[in-house]
Amino acid sequence: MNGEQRFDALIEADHKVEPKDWMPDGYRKTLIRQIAQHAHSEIIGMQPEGNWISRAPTLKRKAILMAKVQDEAGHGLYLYSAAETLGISRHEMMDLLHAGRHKYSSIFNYPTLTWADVGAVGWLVDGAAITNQLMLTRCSYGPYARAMVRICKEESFHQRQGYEIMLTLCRGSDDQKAMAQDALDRWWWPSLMMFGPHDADSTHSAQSTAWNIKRMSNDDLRQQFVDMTVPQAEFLGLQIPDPDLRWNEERQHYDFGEIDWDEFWAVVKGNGPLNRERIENKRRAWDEGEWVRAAAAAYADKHSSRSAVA
Ligand code: FAQ
Repeated sequence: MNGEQRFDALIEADHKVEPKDWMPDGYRKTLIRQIAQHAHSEIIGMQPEGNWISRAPTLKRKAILMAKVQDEAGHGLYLYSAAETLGISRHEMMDLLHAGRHKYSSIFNYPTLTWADVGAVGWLVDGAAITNQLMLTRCSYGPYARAMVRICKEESFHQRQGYEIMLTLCRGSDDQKAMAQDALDRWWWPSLMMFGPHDADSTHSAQSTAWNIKRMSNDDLRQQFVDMTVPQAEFLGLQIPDPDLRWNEERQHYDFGEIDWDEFWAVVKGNGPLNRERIENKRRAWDEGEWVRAAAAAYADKHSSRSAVA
């Protein structure tokens, strides 16, 4: 069996493809694209919540938020490592992100204006991320699928802490509940956009599904997220900002309104509310961290030459 036949057999049998296996160029490229984009999202995603660490309402909330933001950094690192097994270096991925040639999730280009936004991000953004990522634990590429298992466990905790913030606000004063409603109003539609374009407009879905990278379509995952989240909003006593949202008895799913696709594509193409600021902050942190990378590399060199002598 040659490499190509073996790859086809692995996909056909729904087994994992590992870094040393032969794989088509397109498979490697689409995985680098998706995993790098995913890793960048985790890292850029630290900014909207990091914005509230210094202003968290209590010490306990601050400690929880710091742990969550650190978890996101960890997710980025597992994902960069998974992408590196495909033959791209972390440095190259950073350069591509900083040059605007790699994407990250549209959601992180929106501002976190109030403390309730921290709750809404945990509840909705982590909720949407888990919905998508549970499917990716079954992705055909071994290192990506395995990274997803741990990430999903941590994201579940994040989602619950976000929901708990929302619940606390909704059980609080009228002003607190209004703040929670305002956060839901602003984060609902961008959260639905996280799942990507409609299936009919999705460039990569057909091929990624054939290669067992994607196991569910963008629209099916979005529907699953809406079905899961509407009852949670009802429990909070909040209104989803969609006049077309209603339960469809026949389909046994919620019908919901149309996303503003002009807004989605504007954000994806770099023209969202905070795209420039997010990349500028990221680039600055990278430049300012140069001495840390140099020191770590020097330490690693010294350490490895010592063990070579020993
Ligand atoms: N934003 O053909 P498709 C998180 C692009 S992690 C920006 O359907 P595909 C944790 C897409 O890249 C959140 N671009 O693409 C956290 C493609 O352009 P390209 C991130 C988007 O890959 C929580 C074009 O549109 N999660 O939140 C978006 O088959 C809280 C056509 O689209 C992942 O990345 C978008 N929303 O499906 C952290 C999961 N949607 O690349 C901090 C892994 C589409 O040809 C705080 N990724 N595009 O230039 C995926 O599952 C997929 O890549 C999809 C898109 C589903 C996002």
